Amino acid sequence: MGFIQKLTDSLAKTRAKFLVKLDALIVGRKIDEALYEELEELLILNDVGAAASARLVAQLRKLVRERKVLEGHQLRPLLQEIVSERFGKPKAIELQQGRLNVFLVVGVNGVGKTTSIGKLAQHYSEQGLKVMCAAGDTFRAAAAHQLEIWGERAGVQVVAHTAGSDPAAVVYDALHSARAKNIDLLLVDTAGRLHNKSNLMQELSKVRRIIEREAQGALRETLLVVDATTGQNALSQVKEFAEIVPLTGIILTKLDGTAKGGIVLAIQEEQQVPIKLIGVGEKAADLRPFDPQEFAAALLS
Ligand SMILES: Nc1nc2c(ncn2[C@@H]2O[C@H](COP(=O)(O)OP(=O)(O)OP(=O)(O)O)[C@@H](O)[C@H]2O)c(=O)[nH]1
Ligand SMILES: [Mg+2]
Repeated sequence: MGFIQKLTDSLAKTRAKFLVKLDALIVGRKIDEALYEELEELLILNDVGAAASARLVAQLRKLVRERKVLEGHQLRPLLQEIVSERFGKPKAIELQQGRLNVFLVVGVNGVGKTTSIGKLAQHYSEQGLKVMCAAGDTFRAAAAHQLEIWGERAGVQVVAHTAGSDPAAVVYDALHSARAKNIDLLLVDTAGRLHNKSNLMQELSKVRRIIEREAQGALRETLLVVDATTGQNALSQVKEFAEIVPLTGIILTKLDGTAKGGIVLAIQEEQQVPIKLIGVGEKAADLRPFDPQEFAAALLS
């Protein structure tokens, strides 16, 4: 099955909720002020967010005027065009050749950090790179074990300490081991939950400082994992984490099985941080680069 088909299938719930209502709204109607207002409301109700919905509709008005479009049913392809254009080109992850690259993976608990790291480990080792993982989630006893299972599957070494130890020490060890072994890519897992938020945030900035200090220029990506099923809450997570660690990208997981796929539009519109990868299932191959054109087609065509 091609990825567009897979993506379309993953968005089935979002499409079922949104497209049916969209068509019910626009088909057989002339475009007028009331229609724009109802459309904006529909977007907001589908997790696109108020600001993003207003901007999309404003752009739609402009395109409608330019193209001299009159019929409601013509809005859907225009919306698809706007969505794919506004998002621009895919923001691909690129690795530096012949040196250590580090990805720091952060996010609240249960969003899919460890799973995404496992998928990335498998992907990059299949490409022939030397990959290592650091079990920086020392808060949960089972966390390192979960990563080790992925590591074994992918043939990738996992550096772990006992539960409760300092994550910065794990990362320090992993960085030195990665250097000694000429590792191309070190994937750093982190805890999603601590007894309080300020603790978690302090821990993250400490881990980041260690990476910057011990491996200057190696930190290629700081990826925030966000669960698509949380809807609008995702936006505040992006904001909160971005204040602690400079983010380079977002991994949006669990797009399969949610009707809240509209959150993609909200994140892309309202946040400076691009979505770089999307998760559409639990298998390794289900983590894919985010392609705005593909997404717009899967959502709206
Ligand atoms: N359907 C689906 N499930 C996913 C996806 N990504 C992760 N999961 C599932 O989400 C659950 C939580 O994933 P984890 O990787 O353990 O999440 P985490 O962020 O590491 O969680 P903590 O370590 O507890 O903070 C697991 O059951 C995963 O299989 C996805 O893209 N689609
Ligand atoms: Mg985890």
